[in-house]
Amino acid sequence: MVSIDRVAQPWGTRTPYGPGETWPARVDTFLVDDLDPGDVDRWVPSASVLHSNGDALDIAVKDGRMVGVRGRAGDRVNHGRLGPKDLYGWQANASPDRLTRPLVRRDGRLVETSWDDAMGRVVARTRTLLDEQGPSALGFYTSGQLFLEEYYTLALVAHAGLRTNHVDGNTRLCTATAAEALKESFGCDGQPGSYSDVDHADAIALFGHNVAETQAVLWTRMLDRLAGPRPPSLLCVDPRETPVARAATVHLAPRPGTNVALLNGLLHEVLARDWVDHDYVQAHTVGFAELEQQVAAYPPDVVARVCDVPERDLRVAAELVGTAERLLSTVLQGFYQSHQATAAAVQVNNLHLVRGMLGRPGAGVLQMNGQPTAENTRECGADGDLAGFRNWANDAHVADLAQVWNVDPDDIPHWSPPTHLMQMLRYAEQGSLRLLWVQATNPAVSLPELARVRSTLAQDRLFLVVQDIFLSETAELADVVLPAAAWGEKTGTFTNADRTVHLSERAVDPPGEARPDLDIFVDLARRLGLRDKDGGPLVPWSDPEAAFEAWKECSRGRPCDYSGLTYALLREGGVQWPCTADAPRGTERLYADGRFWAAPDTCESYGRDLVTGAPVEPTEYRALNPDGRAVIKAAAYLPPHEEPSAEYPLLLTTGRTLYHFHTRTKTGRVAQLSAAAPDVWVELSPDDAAAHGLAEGDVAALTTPRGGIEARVRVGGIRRGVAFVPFHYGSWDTGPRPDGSTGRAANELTPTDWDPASKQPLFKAGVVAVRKVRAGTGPAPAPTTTASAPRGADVPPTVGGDDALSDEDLPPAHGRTGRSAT
Ligand SMILES: Nc1nc2c(c(=O)[nH]1)N[C@H]1C(S)=C(S)[C@@H](COP(=O)(O)OP(=O)(O)OC[C@H]3O[C@@H](n4cnc5c(=O)[nH]c(N)nc54)[C@H](O)[C@@H]3O)O[C@H]1N2
Ligand SMILES: Nc1nc2c(c(=O)[nH]1)N[C@H]1C(S)=C(S)[C@@H](COP(=O)(O)OP(=O)(O)OC[C@H]3O[C@@H](n4cnc5c(=O)[nH]c(N)nc54)[C@H](O)[C@@H]3O)O[C@H]1N2
Ligand SMILES: [Mo]
Repeated sequence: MVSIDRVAQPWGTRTPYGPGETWPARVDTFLVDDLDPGDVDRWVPSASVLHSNGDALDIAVKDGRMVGVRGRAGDRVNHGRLGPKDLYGWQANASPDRLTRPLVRRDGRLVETSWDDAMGRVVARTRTLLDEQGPSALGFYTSGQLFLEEYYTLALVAHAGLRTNHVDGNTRLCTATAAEALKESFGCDGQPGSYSDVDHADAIALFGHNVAETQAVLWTRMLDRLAGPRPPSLLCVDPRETPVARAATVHLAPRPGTNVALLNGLLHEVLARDWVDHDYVQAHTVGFAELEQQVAAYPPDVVARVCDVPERDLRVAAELVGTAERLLSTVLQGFYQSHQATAAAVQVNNLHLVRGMLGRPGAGVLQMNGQPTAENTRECGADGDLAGFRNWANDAHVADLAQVWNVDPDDIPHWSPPTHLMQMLRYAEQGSLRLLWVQATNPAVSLPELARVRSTLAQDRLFLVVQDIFLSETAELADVVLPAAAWGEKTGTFTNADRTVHLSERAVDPPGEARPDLDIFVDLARRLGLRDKDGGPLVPWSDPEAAFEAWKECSRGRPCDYSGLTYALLREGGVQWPCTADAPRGTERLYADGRFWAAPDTCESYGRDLVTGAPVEPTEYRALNPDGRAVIKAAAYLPPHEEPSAEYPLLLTTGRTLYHFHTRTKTGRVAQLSAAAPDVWVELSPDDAAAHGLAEGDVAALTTPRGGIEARVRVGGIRRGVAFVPFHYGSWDTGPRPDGSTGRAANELTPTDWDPASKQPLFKAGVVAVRKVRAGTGPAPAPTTTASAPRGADVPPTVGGDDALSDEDLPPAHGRTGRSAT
């Protein structure tokens, strides 16, 4: 057992291992008040909710309160490890400022009230709007952070009960492109790869994915491979010098917004050098000829110029992915939040298809999720799609779902694609959408162009319901605020980025009158008197396990088949779907047999035009892909919508830091995490900082055509011509700036614009001007342990001190092959 500061050492101690070996277990524990594991009353199984990795953990309970967490050694995902947010983040649950009673707006102010009064108002407004205007007056904006049982109930209530097509999740900002790219290539959503591919890969390529900071434990697995015998080679594609870039064999730092050109360049080389698995392409795909034609226009010298990367590095990168025998690729927001998001993500799928790198140990694609439960939002259709990856444009799929729900097919909206969030906001702005119910998301900080978002949400004619655990910036604008129980205070399941389902059980009681989100949806259905077609209750369940059993039936025979899972099985540890009678312990990799969910009658989607986003017609799809093969969809590079000018000379990109989660409603309330990154900053390259007369710690004003913020300057390892701002910092703990400037939220700066196919907003695009406001009084409040590590200046290292000491239980034969885990 060793005790280390996991703020200072985010990834902990190495336990090296070689290809094909089992990743050694290392059990990480953090307990408050110097407690010993022996002092703990109960350990309650769960998994982490501050990212998509699904690190299995037990919540320590003593005297009815949470006192710590411990990783689960036997779980397939983390083999006992926890990341910094896992170790410390749970403490937010016990914050004194949790919402404990419903609030309603009276005379302009939010005041406490009873559940009856709050729900009564919501139900009354819903009824009035349905009578006056019909279902299109109602919109639901949900999350990637509730539980499966909650999404499934919401999807049923909203789609079949209220019959609105305006249902989306913040997954639109997060994994809409992952879902769309999988549909485009394989006919259906569903992650092909598995985390265990890290154990086997001889090359790992990370595309716009700072895994070290955003799935810290997955990075630990990669670091342990890198430290072991016969390590994989590593390709990093990111404009910043992230921890991944520092460990990489090749780091390509492209100009933001040029991902399609870069991938076309890599594919050009793969084809030109004939690193192609022709048998695989022949047997399992359509569209290869079109790709050949398309990428012919992207020789390395051309691509090197467009992306502004060295031509030599590009060739080395192509060889790395082209000659690997077991290639694992991951893709995330550097691709998804960009103007050609789906087109770029699909090119990574194409790379795997032409190389036959799918469905074998070490050969896989992870089109990553971000949020802990985003996968479930998609599966359950709380992102607007139909539950169970059914195809809204296929009447047979709609009829099948109608049978599961015992409603008429016409009761389920399917006459047009589901309304995406940015369109819902437009309807609210224009006044046709009159009730917006927001759960577990904080759009007043996380959506682009915040000035516009605030004015839309604050309108009198919009009835805004916010269901949260804290009085967020969004809740402050609401007409009704509903206090929810948090993770650890309610039971439910959720699925991580590699299809691993975990059960998270109630460890402690929610504070005050806060209620599980599931109870709130069930209550809504009861109060509205929603019925199925035989007059029975539309939502016949009221507890999580019964909701899960209902979902199992809805998913039966679908790609995301949960029919073989039970809460009892999940208590033993995570299981990957599909889990069926034939695969009772789950399924490690999809498409092992080269068969896809892409046949015209079975596919979830016929695809979209990658440039216009127009849905492909069923007849067109049938002609293109009658046998249901994987689709190789080529795309031309299109320049970003905004290019630097004299007025706005830099490109702006935004994203995350290791220690914070999103809008910091949780991590901002946790001492260890908050102190590691207490305020906003802007990262500039040494050249750009010098050109603007800026040094480490100086205060800069950032302006874009949308708005402005102030931030302290971190001179760091970002490529020239680009500024990076973390998007975590809203206003709740500082209020407006004394000088009247608009604040510090990155999204004051970002544009209202989205990828045509996935409709995912462009948080990593646009231009910005930077100007010095005043000299600094010390270094920027940015961590030194991460992508924001300083260049040159004398900045004290980020540490957590005694309060951040965590225990590591290391394998006995540490340093050699450890004890086996699963
Ligand atoms: N610590 C932490 N972890 C988290 C979260 C969190 O808030 N904090 N949130 C979770 C969620 S919901 C998500 S979605 C994931 C996101 O996880 P990531 O996608 O890994 O995180 P980001 O920081 O948004 O973006 C990743 C990288 O994209 C790079 N990038 C920017 N523009 C471009 C470009 O044009 N091309 C390329 N190739 N790269 C570019 C950025 O430099 C950045 O390092 O993280 C999850 N995990
Ligand atoms: N500029 C910029 N903007 C971005 C991004 C970026 O990279 N750059 N990334 C985007 C991405 S990928 C994402 S995922 C979004 C995230 O953006 P948001 O979803 O807005 O961020 P969170 O802070 O996670 O908000 C979740 C809310 O749910 C509440 N909550 C937590 N648990 C529960 C629960 O059990 N029940 C209920 N009812 N409420 C709960 C929290 O208190 C919090 O207010 O941000 C997006 N915005
Ligand atoms: Mo996300």
